[in-house]
Amino acid sequence: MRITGHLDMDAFFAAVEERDRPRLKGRPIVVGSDPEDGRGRGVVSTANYKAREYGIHSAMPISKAWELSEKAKKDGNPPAVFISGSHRRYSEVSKKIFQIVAKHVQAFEQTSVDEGYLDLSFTSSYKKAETLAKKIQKEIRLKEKLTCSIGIGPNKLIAKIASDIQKPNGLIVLNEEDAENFIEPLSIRNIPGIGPKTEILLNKEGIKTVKDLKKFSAEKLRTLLGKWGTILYAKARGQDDSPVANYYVEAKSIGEQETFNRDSSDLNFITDRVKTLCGSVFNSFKKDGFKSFKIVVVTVRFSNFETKNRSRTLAEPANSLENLEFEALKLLYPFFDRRENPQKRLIRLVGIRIEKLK
Ligand code: TTP
Ligand code: MG
Repeated sequence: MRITGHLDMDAFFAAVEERDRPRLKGRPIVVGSDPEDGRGRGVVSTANYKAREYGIHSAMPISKAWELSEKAKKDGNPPAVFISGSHRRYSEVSKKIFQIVAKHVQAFEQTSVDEGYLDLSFTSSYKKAETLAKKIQKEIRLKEKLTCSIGIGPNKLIAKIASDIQKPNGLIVLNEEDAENFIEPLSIRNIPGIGPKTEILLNKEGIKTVKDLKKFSAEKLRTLLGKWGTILYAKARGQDDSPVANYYVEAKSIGEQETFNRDSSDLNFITDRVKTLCGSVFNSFKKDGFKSFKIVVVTVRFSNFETKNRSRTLAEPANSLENLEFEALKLLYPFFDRRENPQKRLIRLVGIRIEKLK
């Protein structure tokens, strides 16, 4: 019998800040770019649960978060504390957390700085898996003074959905019998992989919940979404047979992005910023002791917030800054002409990321 867990830290960056600055205890905290008294142009990385009560959340423009905080202040609530944050510190904490996890399970797969799948099959029962999950939560709480939520299910899909349902400090167990029924009333957005674009497309077909999705045949979903449609057909039924890979990904990717002070279409300026970002990404790559990268991704956000990612998988793993700049600029230049920017939009943000690190 396969039993899978999914662990996800609660409000991770903000929780680390709150823990490390006792004076902030209980205050609403927003980690993200500088709000500059409401004129800031970046985004929120995350907000703690207190700040979420003001409607602040990840990926929201920081100016909007500022506005919500000001409004809360006017209503007599404490304003949010804005912190720029330190990715290096968060990855150090992340390492410690997964060292705790590693002591308790035989295999786990870290999928981001604050989450990962745990192979709990060896416990041989849901009851024992639950007891072990509680033990892991307790150890993280005692040693790292942080809380996490864990979902347990017959596969990765159900475990991930379950870990999200009762945040913060949640623990939900869904066995084979319960899982399919449990996910039926959920919104399709609860299914990992369904982002805003697929959601809009499916909404147009009248699909809002997982139950609605199940009314569509595999063929119909394939026509709508291609190969992804077939995968979705299985997911809607709670099915997923991808195994928990037994490895420890400290960093699956290294990336950085920059929001410009003013939207721009200036080729020289943007080329210069992209080169700087490449330099900084390359420094982290070296510092973290990686030897090569195989995928280069460029992100461009236009003035209307439309965001495009363009990536290239290299024929051979690369390891020089020249390689990185060359590939990044090759991906960037189509954004200055009709190929990627037919509406001649101004550019608001660029990002560089490298993946498949070794
Ligand atoms: P999440 O696990 O998505 O969020 P979270 O841990 O802050 O909150 P939750 O309790 O809902 O799990 O992401 C983990 C960290 O990744 C988060 O603390 C900050 C970072 N992050 C960003 O920088 N930008 C984003 O858009 C998101 C979603 C996360
Ligand atoms: Mg989290």
